[in-house]
Amino acid sequence: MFENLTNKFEEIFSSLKKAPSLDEAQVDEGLRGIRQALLEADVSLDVAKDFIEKVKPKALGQEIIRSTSPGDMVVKIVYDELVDLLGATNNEINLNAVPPVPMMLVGLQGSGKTTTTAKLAKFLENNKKKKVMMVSLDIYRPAAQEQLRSLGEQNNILTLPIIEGQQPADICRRAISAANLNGAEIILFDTAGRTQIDLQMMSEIKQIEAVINPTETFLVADSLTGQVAASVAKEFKNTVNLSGIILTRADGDARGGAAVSMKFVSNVPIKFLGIGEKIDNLEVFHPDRIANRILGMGDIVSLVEKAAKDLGEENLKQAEENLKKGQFSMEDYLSQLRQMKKMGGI
Ligand SMILES: Nc1nc2c(ncn2[C@@H]2O[C@H](COP(=O)(O)OP(=O)(O)OP(=O)(O)O)[C@@H](O)[C@H]2O)c(=O)[nH]1
Ligand SMILES: [Mg+2]
Repeated sequence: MFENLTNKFEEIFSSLKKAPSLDEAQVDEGLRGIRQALLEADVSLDVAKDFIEKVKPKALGQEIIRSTSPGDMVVKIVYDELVDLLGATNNEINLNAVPPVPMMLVGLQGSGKTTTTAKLAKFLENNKKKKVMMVSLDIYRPAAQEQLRSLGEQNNILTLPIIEGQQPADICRRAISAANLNGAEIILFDTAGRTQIDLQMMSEIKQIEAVINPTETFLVADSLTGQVAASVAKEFKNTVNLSGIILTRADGDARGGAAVSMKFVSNVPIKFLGIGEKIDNLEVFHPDRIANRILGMGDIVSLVEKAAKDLGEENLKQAEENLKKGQFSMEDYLSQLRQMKKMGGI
């Protein structure tokens, strides 16, 4: 997954890390490499530019912490920005509604909606201990409803019995009363594939959304389509209230452009990654872990974090001693204020 990016970053960092000190030209060269790597990963130009603009002043103005090298500090700065770009924190799945909690999956044809519906159902049953019912609203593709029914049967997940010829809005209403009857706590609605330019199909999901009022509307997008996936998300968001992205086929994606661009371009967070065809090939998306995987620099990141923490403790100890001795100076006061600022708002 995303190995092209990882290889490129490794190359760039290995030359930065070797340097005993870094001047502006060296940092610039490193940043040029990073920009190139992002573009080759099919990250959009805007994203790459913005990323470099954020990293550069930090990399140049960095206060080098004793016991770390300037190269390590740059790695840490890039890591922090990448975590931020990927969405900062994981967004927990929203189960906040009176059961049966409705959720729906939308997306382009063949993006992986039906498979992902079953994976998500299994995830919610195993990890959240919820009884789930799956419902197909794809009345257009022959055998689409049967595909979901059969996935349900294979994996022991409840599905709504199929009634031929019923329209999506009516299926939704029937699903809600069926879930109430059989005690399902979550209903997952799988929808037909559609494109953002098919106005009739787009107005259909709007109608479905109004009937079920979902807590989560996931766009299922194919990781292999790179920055196109991010722009598709942006456009779907104009029609429905997208709450998260599930990026499928990440297992086969060496580039990673969709994962990196998604949040920036669409302002919708990635919540899950599809990492294979099997029922349990669904992974919660943790920006920090993915950034670590992409940069392959977990050791250095924790080293710098530890050095920063040690330094903070050292300063604090010194200030305490000075305070005891009645020598708490303006310098100490300033250092304490800086330390507090680093910890973020209080
Ligand atoms: N390798 C890999 N394959 C996946 C993943 N997710 C889905 N697929 C495969 O993608 C193909 C299409 O999946 P579907 O779930 O049928 O896609 P869909 O979006 O429901 O398709 P339509 O209903 O026709 O629009 C299947 O062969 C899946 O096994 C994934 O994360 N990794
Ligand atoms: Mg389908």
